[in-house]
Amino acid sequence: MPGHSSTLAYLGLGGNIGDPVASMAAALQALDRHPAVRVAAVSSLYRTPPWGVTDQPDFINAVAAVETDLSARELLELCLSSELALKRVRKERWGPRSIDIDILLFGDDEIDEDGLHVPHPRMTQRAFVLAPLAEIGGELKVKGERVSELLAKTDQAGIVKLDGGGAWWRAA
Ligand code: PH2
Ligand code: MG
Ligand code: MG
Repeated sequence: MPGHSSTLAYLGLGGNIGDPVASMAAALQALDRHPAVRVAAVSSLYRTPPWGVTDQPDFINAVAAVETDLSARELLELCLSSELALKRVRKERWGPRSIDIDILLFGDDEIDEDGLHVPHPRMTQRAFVLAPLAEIGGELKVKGERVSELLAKTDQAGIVKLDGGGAWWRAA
């Protein structure tokens, strides 16, 4: 297709209710089945202390790189519909949830629209995003700074990288 180009986007996944790993795996499989999305790389799973509202269970977090022909808005809609299909449970802002899928980066785009802010506004301070992102994209720059350097400046206390690498999302 003339003028056609796909975008490499990075998604943050997390959850701390029910079986977040199963929910995250189902979400990535669904994204990968979409004709305009290919899951290109997935980080290990990380157990992370809750950020924001701290009186809640630890989260499981991971980051995935997807290659897509969709617009950022279309990718967001797809992520939100996957959350719904997985019967997302969410009680409060920054509180417990069964699954959360956020667009972290969409190529080099900077987007500030209703409900769509890319790069994700809080990602540069959050070790639960930066640790898995550094694993698959440490050389990436966010607002001019390398992910590995941003990570080094954050508090990584309590974050545990789980064994097993990046194949956890694939169907058994
Ligand atoms: N998500 C939040 C709020 N706090 N804490 C951790 N560790 N991991 C998350 O994914 C997370 C959080 C809101 O999206
Ligand atoms: Mg989130
Ligand atoms: Mg979200």
